[in-house]
Amino acid sequence: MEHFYKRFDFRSDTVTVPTQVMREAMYKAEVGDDVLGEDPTIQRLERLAADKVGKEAALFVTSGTQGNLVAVLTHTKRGDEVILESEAHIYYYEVGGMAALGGVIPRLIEGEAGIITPEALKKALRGENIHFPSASLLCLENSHNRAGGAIWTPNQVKSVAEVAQERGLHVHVDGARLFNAAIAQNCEASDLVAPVDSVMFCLSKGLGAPVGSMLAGSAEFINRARKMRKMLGGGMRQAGILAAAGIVALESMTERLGDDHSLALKIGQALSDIPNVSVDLERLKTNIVLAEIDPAWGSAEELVQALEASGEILAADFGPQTVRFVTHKDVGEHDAAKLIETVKQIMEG
Ligand code: TLP
Repeated sequence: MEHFYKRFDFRSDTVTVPTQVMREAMYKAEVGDDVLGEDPTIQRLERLAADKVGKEAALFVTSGTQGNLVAVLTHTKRGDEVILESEAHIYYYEVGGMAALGGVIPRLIEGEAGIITPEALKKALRGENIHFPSASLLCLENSHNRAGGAIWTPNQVKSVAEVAQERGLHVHVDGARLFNAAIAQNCEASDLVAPVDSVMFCLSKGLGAPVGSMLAGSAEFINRARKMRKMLGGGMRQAGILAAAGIVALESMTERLGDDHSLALKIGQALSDIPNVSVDLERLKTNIVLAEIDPAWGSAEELVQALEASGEILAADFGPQTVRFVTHKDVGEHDAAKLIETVKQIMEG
């Protein structure tokens, strides 16, 4: 079967295509009208997803962006303050949905490699005063995309969640790559979200499903979130076709994420030996490699263009001097070798 993906595509793990097993499961999926609560495959996926992250219930959503938006809107009311790390995906890449549709005001804390410390959170929490908005939600990101896939440990999550919850805030985790974060530290995904109120994780990206993400939390939260998803136009009908691929993703695609991490580390190590390129190997724990380009050579944009022109290698321009390479199931050792060789040629002239 022909798949329409490009070779050497390191732009993102969002480019992965569904496996043959997923395609067969999709073909055979039993379906019904999910808005009426009648799609058995979606019900199976929602049960499985909730169990995987140790929550009472889960909701199938169209995308990570929709899952985060539904979570923010369900946890807050207009005018509330939402605390996030300064480069959080929800703030940086989600079209300002929290403000445009939720009417909430973001308050940013600069993290250390994407991690917010309990002390920094305490400082940011302003308490009750007639002048201040009410802070009602803290959002964490694990793994943290713009921090190069950096991970929070279960203890780090617990210590900030405790501070937030003592002050009456809910805690949501943007876990688009939650299973990467779990596999990287040999723990269960449920260990990473036990203290928090809700978590979103993606079935697309590294797990390879074509579409969809899950939002999980208490049964009461998910009932409200289901209504919010409907308001946002996310009530899907016979979407068991998509959920079938999601079930395969959760049952059989999480363990292999370790291979993506080893490949990313290999790429990071090799790139850091090339002139004009540096990589922070300390935080390279998952499938994202951030390469910093020496301005004396040129810009990130110039490297991305040169890679495409000379080797048909695709990478993402992630800032003026930062190029992002993401490993995933559709790139392997051969693609990595070609990537490293091409960067070498470009840098060594
Ligand atoms: N991230 C994408 C782009 O949006 C940048 C990528 O290529 O990495 N949370 C995090 C941490 C994410 O990285 C992403 C996608 C999302 C949420 C949104 O998921 P989707 O794309 O399904 O809306």
